[in-house]
Amino acid sequence: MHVGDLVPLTDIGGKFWTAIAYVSIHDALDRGIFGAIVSGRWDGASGSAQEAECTTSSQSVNFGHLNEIREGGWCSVWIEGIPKKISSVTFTVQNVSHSDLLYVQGDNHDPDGDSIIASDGTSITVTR
Ligand SMILES: [Ca+2]
Repeated sequence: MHVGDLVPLTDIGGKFWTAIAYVSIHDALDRGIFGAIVSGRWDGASGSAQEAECTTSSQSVNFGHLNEIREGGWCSVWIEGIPKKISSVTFTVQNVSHSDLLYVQGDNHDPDGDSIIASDGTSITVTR
């Protein structure tokens, strides 16, 4: 089991913005896996790093900005209240756990160009 894709999103309003990272978890055959618990941390916002966790779902995700619906095995983490003067933050996957599968970090990948800064499948920079 490994990260198969990371997709950055932002929500901007007022003085602050929210960074969102969608995480896709794959099995060894690159099929989407639901029920995987992704844990990681956000760095680069004001203050110390923030932990974040989510559980992948069987539902597909409609990425409107990419004009694309992607099959299940996704979850999302976010960090709110980032001051506008900070232009980017980074989410790093630290662990993935599942009742039946082991996390193999070395298999992480991110095949597409849906972020400004390329991701290696382990961390992604979200730019305002
Ligand atoms: Ca990606």
